[in-house]
Amino acid sequence: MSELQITMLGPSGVGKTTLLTAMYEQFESNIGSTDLQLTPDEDSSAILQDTLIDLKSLLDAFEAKGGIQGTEAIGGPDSLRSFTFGLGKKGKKPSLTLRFRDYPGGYHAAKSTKDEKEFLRNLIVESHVILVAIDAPSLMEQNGRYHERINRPQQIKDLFKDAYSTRDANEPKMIIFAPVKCEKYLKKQQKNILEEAIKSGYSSLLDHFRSESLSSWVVSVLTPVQTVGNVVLSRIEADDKGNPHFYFRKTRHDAKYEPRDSEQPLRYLLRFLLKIHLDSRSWGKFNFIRGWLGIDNHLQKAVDEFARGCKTSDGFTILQGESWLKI
Ligand SMILES: Nc1nc2c(ncn2[C@@H]2O[C@H](COP(=O)(O)OP(=O)(O)OP(=O)(O)O)[C@@H](O)[C@H]2O)c(=O)[nH]1
Ligand SMILES: [Mg+2]
Repeated sequence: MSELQITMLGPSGVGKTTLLTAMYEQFESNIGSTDLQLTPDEDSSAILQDTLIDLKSLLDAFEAKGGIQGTEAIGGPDSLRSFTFGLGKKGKKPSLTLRFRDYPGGYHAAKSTKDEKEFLRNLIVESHVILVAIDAPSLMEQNGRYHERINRPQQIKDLFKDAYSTRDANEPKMIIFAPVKCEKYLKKQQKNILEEAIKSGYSSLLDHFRSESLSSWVVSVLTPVQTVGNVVLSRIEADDKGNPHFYFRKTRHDAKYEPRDSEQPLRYLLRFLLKIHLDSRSWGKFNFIRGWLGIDNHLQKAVDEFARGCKTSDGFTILQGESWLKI
């Protein structure tokens, strides 16, 4: 079966695993009448269920930190499992595998081992799609005071720069910037503030994507996701070492886990695949997509329908490579 590799990228505690969980949990409820189905393999399903139970039992007030259960890899990077989902038509055997790679954000720390650094680089080289999870409060509060420390944009830029210096020049890549914990910044009057903050907080990386060697191959989008929903940032406290602690509280005592827009990254991803399918050029490693959608018109129609639900306002926007998403 054809397989697409997707990396959840970001330092510890930004929200990679929560985002993956919300994408998985919300897919069913958001596909509406579309004839698509996403089926996790048994192990992935069990692990994501555990994360989901944690998310649903968040207290009225809680601190967001290094993973609800920080992702662990006791046996080193090689022991990390991936999360695989079969994608296909409802009630039929899946015809495409989406393989998500999640890892402990500690791999971004200065003290990470050589193996861990190498692992991260390889993930970026090998993935067709990369989701950059962004801790929105660090970027937005106190003039972005904690952005560098928590989101490590400069290091992320260096990682991309290094990984893409040797990439197959004929292979498009999709980078999805997904700010999370952003409930507070999506209010009407703040609409563009988050977008502007992302553009300036990641300007060095975005400039790199616009450089001559990458500008025609990199497509990047911005999809703010509320991976928990019904919670708001209540306060930030810095400890003795100057490390910030972010505290959230529920909007109401009985407020439920209610992620919003968490299927949007998948919509953009499928829109990208559909475009690659419809275009007639040869796309190197991506050519398998043509095979995937080519055999089944109904599937192509279902993907098309789902992809047309990409939001393009209220903080959602295409940052680069719009032509890769015209369907
Ligand atoms: N309020 C709010 N909290 C969130 C959101 N997304 C994640 N969190 C909280 O942020 C914390 C860290 O989330 P994780 O998904 O475990 O972070 P991670 O990037 O996987 O961390 P590592 O596994 O350590 O690399 C948890 O306490 C979550 O409950 C969100 O959208 N809103
Ligand atoms: Mg994690």
